[in-house]
Amino acid sequence: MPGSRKRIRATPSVALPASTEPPASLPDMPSPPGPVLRCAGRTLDLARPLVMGVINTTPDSFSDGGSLYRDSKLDTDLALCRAQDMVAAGAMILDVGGESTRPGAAPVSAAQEMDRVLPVVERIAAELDVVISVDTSSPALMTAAAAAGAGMLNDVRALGRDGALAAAARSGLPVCLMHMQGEPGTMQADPSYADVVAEVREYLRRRVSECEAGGIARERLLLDPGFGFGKSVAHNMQLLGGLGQLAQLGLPLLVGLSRKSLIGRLLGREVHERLPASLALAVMAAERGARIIRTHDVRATHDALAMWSALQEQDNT
Ligand code: 7PM
Repeated sequence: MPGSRKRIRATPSVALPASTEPPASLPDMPSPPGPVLRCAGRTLDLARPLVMGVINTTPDSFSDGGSLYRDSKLDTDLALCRAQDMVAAGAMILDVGGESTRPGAAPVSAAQEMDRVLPVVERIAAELDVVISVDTSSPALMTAAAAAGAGMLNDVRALGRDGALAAAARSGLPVCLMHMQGEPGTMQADPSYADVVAEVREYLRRRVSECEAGGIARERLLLDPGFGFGKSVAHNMQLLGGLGQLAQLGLPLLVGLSRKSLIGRLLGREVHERLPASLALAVMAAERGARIIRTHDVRATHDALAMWSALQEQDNT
């Protein structure tokens, strides 16, 4: 709420203790701006956790499978409707993906991924005022998506493919670097870590230096521990508990926990029964410092986080 960090402006009649005395040179402006992310002409305020809605253009996703297809064809009208609903429900970012990273999913060709993602990006960019993120590891798609109006890149391989770092650097867009152990096809077979929080943190720290060396400024980077990407239930819970240690890297954290199989394993819930647990996880991640929450259920997640933010602001008054 506005004015939550009130400053004492009037000259006090008695001297205040030194620690509460406003500095003589206090500039005439509201509380200092918090962290922001510049996304191709739109600025995201990261002071409060934001919702990123998932727009999945694959025919076979496990949790929202093929829902944008009509007569086995991707329908951009349907995609635009979904996008519109998500923006109305409070999404500040839409994450458009065309590669299924489901364990065991067939790999997709770069051309096929482009054919799925680009028409949807173009359509949303033409019609909605929202930051479009593109979930891809493909350098060609990164370049084309930036030209089509994307405002952010999201790579589950943290720009690890040949040419991806250079393409992302040239795009000028912010990039989310995600940790994954192994590759989607086999990553859940036998995930193994001595200390998952330390290893994920060290991996992300190294990728940040490599990105900086390759021409991507720190201000353009976001980090994601990659829940469910080569992690057991215990690993996922350790990472959630240790999110604060990842936040110490000093970059904004993005997390995706929505409908993930750790919920199925812990509670025995099918994909479509995972909303209550997903909301609890979203709030717990926000509590531990996550700035962007990637979700399939935008309205519910937005409302849960808005309640968390309202209490935060009350606590900071
Ligand atoms: C099958 C398995 C289908 C997993 C879809 C998924 C993340 C992401 C995804 C995440 C970032 C899903 C995932 N998850 N990008 N892309 N972080 N940055 O559940 O956690 O949507 S795909």
